[in-house]
Amino acid sequence: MKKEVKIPDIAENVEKATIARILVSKGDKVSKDQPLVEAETDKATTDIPSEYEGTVVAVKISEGDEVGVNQVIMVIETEDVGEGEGGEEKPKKTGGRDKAEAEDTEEESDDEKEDGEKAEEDEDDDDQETREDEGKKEKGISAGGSDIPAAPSVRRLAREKGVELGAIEGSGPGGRITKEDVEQAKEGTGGRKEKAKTGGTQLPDFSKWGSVSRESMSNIRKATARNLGEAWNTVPHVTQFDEADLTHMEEFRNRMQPKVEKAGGKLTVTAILLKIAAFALQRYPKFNASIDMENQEVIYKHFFNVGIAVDTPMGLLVPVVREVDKKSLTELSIELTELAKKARDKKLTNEDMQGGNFTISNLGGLGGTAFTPIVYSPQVAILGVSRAKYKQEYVDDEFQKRLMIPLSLSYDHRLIDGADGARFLRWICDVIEDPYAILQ
Ligand code: CAO
Repeated sequence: MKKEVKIPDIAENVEKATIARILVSKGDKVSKDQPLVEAETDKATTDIPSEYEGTVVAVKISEGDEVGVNQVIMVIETEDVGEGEGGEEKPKKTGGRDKAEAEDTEEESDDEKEDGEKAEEDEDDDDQETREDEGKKEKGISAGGSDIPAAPSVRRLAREKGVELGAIEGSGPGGRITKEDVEQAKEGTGGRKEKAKTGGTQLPDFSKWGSVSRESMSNIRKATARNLGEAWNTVPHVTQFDEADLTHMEEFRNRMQPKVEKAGGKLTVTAILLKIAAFALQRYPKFNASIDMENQEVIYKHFFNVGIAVDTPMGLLVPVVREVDKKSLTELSIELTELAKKARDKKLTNEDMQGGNFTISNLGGLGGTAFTPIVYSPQVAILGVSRAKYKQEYVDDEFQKRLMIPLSLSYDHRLIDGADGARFLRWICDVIEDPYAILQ
């Protein structure tokens, strides 16, 4: 019996995904729950598992295709017999197949043809019917999706050449993008009407000065560019810098490390800062809030979820540690180790990255003396951490060798005043230097 495999409801508010990898081929035997494809959403890569055991008889998508919820991606032939067929053996496909099955197969071969002959026809033949057909496919978030007017064969060519269709203005009727447009975009030669823009600025033709190539942005890059661009444009940022003496905290970290490692975690600077941040957010509620400009209100959150910026080969991801205030340092260390691994293994779900009230971005493992992180709006503040270094510090009337850690706090100046920012960051520094400061 033929079963269609559809894109499931991946996560709330996620309607589209890109097929990052197809893990099986036509003719493969698959088991129930076996991952069939890797689909990349705005922020995570998710395996789409098989709901059935059987043989893959049709693969209806290609890598790089944009797909929508409920879109059929594969057809699997299962061993089950159809309803009403009792225990009778199913007729062989080549033999006396029934009408429904015949239609099914016809439909399938049409689909398989779609990217080939039909696509060519689409491109060359601009009759009304073809355009209507394509329109329907677009609405259903078809392979290659979006509302960019281009035939499937053109989309495939663009994928192969690494050309982004959105950056091309089509020269065909009604602005349709043709194969020539894609070829010219790839070569960077004249003749095409490029509309590549960055933040509303027309890009020059870089190929005038040397060889260039183009690459489509991954969904993660698109989401990062969109979110950070929006935050930069809407949040009036101020960054406050300070420095804390980490010497005692490092002694504590080294002393506690074996115990935490035994429990399966790694006690890092980030894990300790996570805990300190939760105390700071409790003490300074504005930093745990969001602004509702539409209703002219401030939303105070009475839970303490903190996001951690994680550098992964796919780009920046920000998983959220929930209820940081209720967890011990050992629990936080284990969770952070797991979340960072999950992020790097592309296993984070959208849920893992939602609900944060504040973010920590630690670039100290890589280096740097200071940086200005961008507020992860609608949050209102983010803590940047740079590399701790030994320095000569004037302590108790003498210069001493101390391990100093530079911190930067970017905040939304619509809600947080400069003095608030300075107080908040100084309080964090005080607690790093002397944890008894929490009791003040
Ligand atoms: N100063 C000096 N050394 C530091 C440090 C700091 N601020 N932070 C970390 N280190 C050291 C650690 O001590 C560790 O050293 P050892 O291997 O000798 O123990 C090493 O750097 C690596 O740290 P880590 O990665 O194991 O642990 P972490 O908790 O410090 O960091 C994480 C975890 C997920 C924050 C980090 O791996 C990461 O991805 N950082 C990048 C974040 C990022 O991309 N931010 C930018 C966002 S905005 O574009």
